[in-house]
Amino acid sequence: TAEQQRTRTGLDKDALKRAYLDNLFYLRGRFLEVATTNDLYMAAAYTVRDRMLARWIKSAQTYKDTNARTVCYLSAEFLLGPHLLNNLVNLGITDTARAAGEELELDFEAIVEAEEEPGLGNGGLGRLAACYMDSLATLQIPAIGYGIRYEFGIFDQVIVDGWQSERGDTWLKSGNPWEIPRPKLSFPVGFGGHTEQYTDEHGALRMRWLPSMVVNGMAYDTPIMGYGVGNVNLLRLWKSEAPESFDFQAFNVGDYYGAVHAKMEAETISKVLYPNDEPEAGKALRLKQQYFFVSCSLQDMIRLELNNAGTLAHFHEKFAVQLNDTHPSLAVAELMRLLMDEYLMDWTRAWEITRNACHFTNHTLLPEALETWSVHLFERLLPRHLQIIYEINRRFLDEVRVHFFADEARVARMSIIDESFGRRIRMAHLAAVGSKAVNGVAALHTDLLKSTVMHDFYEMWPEKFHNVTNGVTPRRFIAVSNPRLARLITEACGDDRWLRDLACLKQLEEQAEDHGLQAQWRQVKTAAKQDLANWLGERTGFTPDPQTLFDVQAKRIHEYKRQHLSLLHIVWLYEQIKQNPNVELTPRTFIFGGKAAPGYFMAKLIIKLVNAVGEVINNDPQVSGMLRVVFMPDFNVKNGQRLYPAADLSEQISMAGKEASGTGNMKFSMNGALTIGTLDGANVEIRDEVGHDNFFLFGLTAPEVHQRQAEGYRPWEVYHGNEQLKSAVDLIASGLFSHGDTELFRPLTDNLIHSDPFLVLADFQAYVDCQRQVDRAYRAPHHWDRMSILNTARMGKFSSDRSIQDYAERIWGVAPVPIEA
Ligand code: 26Q
Repeated sequence: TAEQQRTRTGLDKDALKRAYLDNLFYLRGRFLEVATTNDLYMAAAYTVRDRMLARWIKSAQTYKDTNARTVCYLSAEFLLGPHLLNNLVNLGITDTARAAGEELELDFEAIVEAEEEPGLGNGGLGRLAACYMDSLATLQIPAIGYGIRYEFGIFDQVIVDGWQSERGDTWLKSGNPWEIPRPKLSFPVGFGGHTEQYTDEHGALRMRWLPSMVVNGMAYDTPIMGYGVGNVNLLRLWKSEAPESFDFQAFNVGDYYGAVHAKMEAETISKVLYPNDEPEAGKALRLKQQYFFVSCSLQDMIRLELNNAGTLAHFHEKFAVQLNDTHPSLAVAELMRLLMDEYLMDWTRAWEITRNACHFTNHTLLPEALETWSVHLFERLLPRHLQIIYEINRRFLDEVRVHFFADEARVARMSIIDESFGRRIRMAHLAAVGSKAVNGVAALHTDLLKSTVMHDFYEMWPEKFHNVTNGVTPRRFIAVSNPRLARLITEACGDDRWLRDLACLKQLEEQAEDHGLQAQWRQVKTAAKQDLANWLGERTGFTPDPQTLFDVQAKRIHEYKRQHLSLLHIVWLYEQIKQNPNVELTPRTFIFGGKAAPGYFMAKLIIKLVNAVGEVINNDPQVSGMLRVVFMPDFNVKNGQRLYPAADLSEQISMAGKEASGTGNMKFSMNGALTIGTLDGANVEIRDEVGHDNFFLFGLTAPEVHQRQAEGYRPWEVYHGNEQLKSAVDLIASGLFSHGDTELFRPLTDNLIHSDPFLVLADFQAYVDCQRQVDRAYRAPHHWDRMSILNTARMGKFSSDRSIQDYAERIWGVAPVPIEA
């Protein structure tokens, strides 16, 4: 009935209340009086989900009818963060829901807090995929995100005695109300076995692959709601299962344990997310994961296209496949295999389709992070794909030889097969050869890509290379995480258009000197700092003082990101205060957050050092009014949302040339933090946008880094040539922070003095000098507030809406298909 329909999907307060109680009763079997927090959360989630479903169906139907080109974003990671509040914001019913909750005497904040976030990613790359899903829906572009439904996402981090300890992430334990399992929607994926040639009924020679093992990929669908529109897109994640035909009687008769083992092996594929920066990342299981989700996703696209068009001749016109780094780059070989072996297309047509369907984003220049797989492993796991890759390579290298006459050194450099130490497949080369477009993620990164790791490819196909600077969604990273700031911006701008067109924030510029706005701006910041302080107090036992400058570095722990540069500065400050207790300093709280890969020893030692330095400094009454250090455990999307609003200063201090883009830099700056940073990644563009006077720049540039290393960098000379630097390093080595243990931090200090691959020592003095300017600037509040307002006002470029607009126009050639809200 219409009445039921309203209960089920109405957006007014009474409909929400009725629907909520209804869901609580019929889906959880509870009354308000006896419901647990999880029941209350689940009922809220279902109430919100119900409000997206009709739009979801309508979106799918309209997309199908209009026959529009669909973006298929292939990513091994989607770091979505909590759904509930984000979906409320995108539906535009946060206030109504809050009011409904109040009338039911529910604790709205506690219910939102109860959500366990799906941590299906490591960091930047996975979070970028999630921001892009939000923007695709908001820009009304038909899109499907394809990935893996890991049972265990990124580990939870706890700090034990100052060390990182990992806990399994059991995000599914109380159920996931946002996903809809599709048991009927599953595809077989083969592994191992061998290939054989045969003659088809037309007398043509063909190949078939007889895998030794087959698993099924089952679809789990999550709706992705656009902001203020009716469009709801699809995130389809694959879970691996033993095939239907597999049952304990029919299969493997007489070998019960063998059968159980085979079932377990199938289910292992989507079991756990691999951390990056793992020395042991070259595992067969990781390759299986990649092939598994790529194959399911392509089979799904083919099914959709055959349902619709009845032929695959126009596959590439219907789908723009985006490869998020090399992790899904097997798509190039798998699409070729499916078209040729399963759908009997000839090579030329299949290659034409593949090359026009695929596009590749590179996210790293770090040589150790460029993915390669041994030919051996391929032979064992994916023998048919190896043949196809050889043939792609053979034809490609012929082209290279035509293009660059008699240049065999170049042929060897460009080959998809690296013959230098053991034969390995270079996945970035496969992706580049098989794609219509290759892009970097920030202007500097794209320039370096073209001039270094992909230089030969750039020379051969200059028109293939693009830059698309990353962006982040202002819905989650302003409206959801910083509602006070969102309200103030809306008030100052006169409306909330900025949430769909972030360039509108420019209007704030003219009020940047307005003391009225500045006062409110400061209040908003202080309130966020108080919130964070309270939260940290509960978690770590230490409550920072919101009157101090909050200096935040939150990102994965990695030497190239140089958390230890900040630590050297802190130790240096500590010595300054000890030597002269009356030194003029702005009181600061240094806040660190970030996970270290479980097998990355140096990163874990850096975490230990943060906590060790914090323990000494925070307990030294002589400095405690001036200087505090705190490590926020378990930095993830949810905790990031507490951090970005509360930061005064954002640390973006990677060695120039190493951070492809960075996206945390954008989240901080949007929330009015000033940046201290190097000319690396998107920092360069952020500084150009916010104005050079409103950004604290220091350090060597990428060309200077290159030159310094080419001349032979000798860190021990820097160390011996700078007394204050030496004294800071020595203090760490002295055992002061390790209860007298002079060995604990030696791997770190020795590495800095004798090797220092990321030029921490070379940039130390410039960093300290720059921090002195920060100090002074913070003591001029109006000046600081003005800079802070200007940072937010000028962040329009870094909305992921702008990034997606760029991809849509310049790379995918896709247009919006509007669905009414
Ligand atoms: C690869 C093989 C085996 C196991 C793990 C991996 C793996 C997994 C994740 C390798 C890399 C990643 C993630 C990389 C990443 O997050 N890169 C970041 O991407 C951001 C979005 O473009 C950039 O802003 C960052 O600069 C970049 O570091």
